[in-house]
Amino acid sequence: MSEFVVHTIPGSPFARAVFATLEEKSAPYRIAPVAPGSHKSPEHLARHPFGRVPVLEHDGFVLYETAAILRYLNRVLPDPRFTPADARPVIIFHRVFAPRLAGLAADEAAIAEAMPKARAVFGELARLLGDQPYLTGDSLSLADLIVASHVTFFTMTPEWAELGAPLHNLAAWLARMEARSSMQATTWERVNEMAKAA
Ligand SMILES: N[C@@H](CCC(=O)N[C@@H](CS)C(=O)NCC(=O)O)C(=O)O
Repeated sequence: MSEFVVHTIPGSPFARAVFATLEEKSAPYRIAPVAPGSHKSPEHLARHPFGRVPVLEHDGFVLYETAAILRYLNRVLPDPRFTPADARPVIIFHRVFAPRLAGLAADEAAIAEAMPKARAVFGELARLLGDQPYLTGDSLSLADLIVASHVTFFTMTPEWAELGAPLHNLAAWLARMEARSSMQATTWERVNEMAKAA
């Protein structure tokens, strides 16, 4: 099996879903770090026309858009096979990424505006999960990998106390997901270490 290369800024939740999927599939991979701020450089734009991360490179084949990457991985690495889903980060951008990566103060107005939608999303995630161990049933799926990679960032925000913590099934699911070796191997800190060593 030839190596998978993930071009990304360390800390991207989209890239984490790719890393965690590669981990779950025990596939050989490495990070090709993209420096924060250089994702609109000609070099990166040649890989991704919208200047985003992640980008996957495999056997000379270059692919962008996380959902497409995950579906590709699911096809070329069929064992175990997962099925797809989706998620969205708004509050975590203002609460986590803007302060950490750009040194910006959190945009409280944007956060307040996003809260009604976030309450609806968390409520729906808890409803979809119900009393199942994983989002689509008894076994891990791409839905768990992509949603957990985003939801985990909310635990770093004060909004978690209102959005996630009271939803006991969702909080327990997140704890189960975070305990998985794929998630442990792909924390922001671990991906930063991979980036430094690359
Ligand atoms: N639809 C893209 C979204 C990826 C995305 O928005 N990544 C963020 C980093 S977490 C990014 O590259 N932001 C920079 C920008 O939008 O200019 C995907 O699924 O891969």
